[in-house]
Amino acid sequence: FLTEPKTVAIVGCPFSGGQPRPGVDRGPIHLVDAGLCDQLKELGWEVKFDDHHQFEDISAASDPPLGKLKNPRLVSKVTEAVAKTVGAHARDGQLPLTLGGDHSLAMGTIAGTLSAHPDACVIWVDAHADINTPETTGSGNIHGMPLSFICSLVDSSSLGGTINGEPTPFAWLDKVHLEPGRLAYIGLRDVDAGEKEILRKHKIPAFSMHEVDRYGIGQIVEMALDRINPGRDKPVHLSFDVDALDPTVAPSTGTPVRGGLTFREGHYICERLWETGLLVAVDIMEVNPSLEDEASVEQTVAVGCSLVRAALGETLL
Ligand code: 6HN
Ligand code: MN
Ligand code: MN
Ligand code: MN
Repeated sequence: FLTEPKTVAIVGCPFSGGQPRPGVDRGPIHLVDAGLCDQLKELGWEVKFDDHHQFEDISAASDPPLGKLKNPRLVSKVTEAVAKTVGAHARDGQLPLTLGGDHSLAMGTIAGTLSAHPDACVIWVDAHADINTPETTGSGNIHGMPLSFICSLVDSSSLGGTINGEPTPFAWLDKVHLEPGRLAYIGLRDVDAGEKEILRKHKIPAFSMHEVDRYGIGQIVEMALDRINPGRDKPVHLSFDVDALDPTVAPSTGTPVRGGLTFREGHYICERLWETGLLVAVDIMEVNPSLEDEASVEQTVAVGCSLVRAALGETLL
């Protein structure tokens, strides 16, 4: 699906509006400053990086909550811009690598991927399911909801149309749709009750840490692909939230949950997806360099870079 010479387009997204903890917007800056571009050149990639995205700002005062949704207009504007950028790179035959930033950004990245590869499927690696709807969300943080928008599980009245005469945000997502059966999760261990119901209702393939323990990561990746990509012929978008990893492996992240993937399990997922030849887009999300001590930040940033290298073809031998 990629054009030669193989080119990775780094989309740095310093954005934190999908959740309340400051600092996650500096994740992409740290990842790039750690030398990611050179590391990918060393792997033989042509690297496009024209600096981090500059997002239009919307002040909190002009962005009051819509229902429970926090910063809805800002998140909508930012993710729409990300969708355009990612989509343009993907349509050019490049592999967009989006560095977050919080996981609400995946509304944009997946929408962008689908605009270039309408039959793409998604592997979502995360401790969380990020599929709350504006109705089921407890926190109101949109980084816990991107998949409900992408999979069209959100009541269209809260997407299009107007509320009190004001056009609702997210109308741009009306035409975006990922079949829930083309999404598979790996690493889940902190799923809200309403999300569990959604996963059951839509029969979304979900492999929690329980299944990883039971079958081993090698089997799990094949089981996930068997469900969403049985012919191994459809493009794959990998969205990797670093909180899928155990907090001892990736401590500097906003919503850590114990009992996560080991260093190797996380890397194996990336290596195996690269090996399929089907990978068309990668997100690395939720690195927050303002959390924990300096050594933890350095460790988390280094793991982020090495996950990217593993997904872009670095092999152990
Ligand atoms: N993430 N389920 C919780 C919520 O607020 O909806 C946590 C979401 C975490 C999101 O880590 O990308
Ligand atoms: Mn998460
Ligand atoms: Mn839709
Ligand atoms: Mn997430």
